Amino acid sequence: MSRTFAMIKPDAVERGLAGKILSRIATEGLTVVGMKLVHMTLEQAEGFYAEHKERPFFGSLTGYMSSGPSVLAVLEGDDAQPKWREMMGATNPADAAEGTIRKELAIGLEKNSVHGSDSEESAAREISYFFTDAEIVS
Ligand code: IDP
Ligand code: MG
Repeated sequence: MSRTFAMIKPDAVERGLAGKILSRIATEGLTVVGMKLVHMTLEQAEGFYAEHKERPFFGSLTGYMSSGPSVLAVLEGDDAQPKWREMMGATNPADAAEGTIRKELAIGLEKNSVHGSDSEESAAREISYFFTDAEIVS
């Protein structure tokens, strides 16, 4: 069993897609062991995406991520980290495989509906960025 960090981003929450995405997470064998709805501040978004600080899209990305509430979740299951990335699909929905969440639901490269940790190390950092141990059920 392992854990990963997932977000249903503001574009998807705003369109009422959180339930559909959570249902799919359960159907495909991952368990939600932590969850909250958070309208993050710009500072929180900047800290979360610090690895992208030098990228040209950083200002736009952090503005978008702090524009409305996101559903934040800790997912658990066998190979949770690669499994959730596979369910999400490629960053750019135009490149995402058929049947992935981004292919089916994303609006564009920035408003791509979901986030997932890109490694076990990122998962540990991202989970602890938003969740205390007491907020994760065992
Ligand atoms: P990931 O979410 O698939 O891990 P990253 O490269 O880590 O993709 O980028 C983080 C987020 O930044 C993406 O999910 C997307 O919302 C946004 N993003 C990435 N590349 C671009 C870009 O070239 N233009 C605008 N937004 C981008
Ligand atoms: Mg990433």
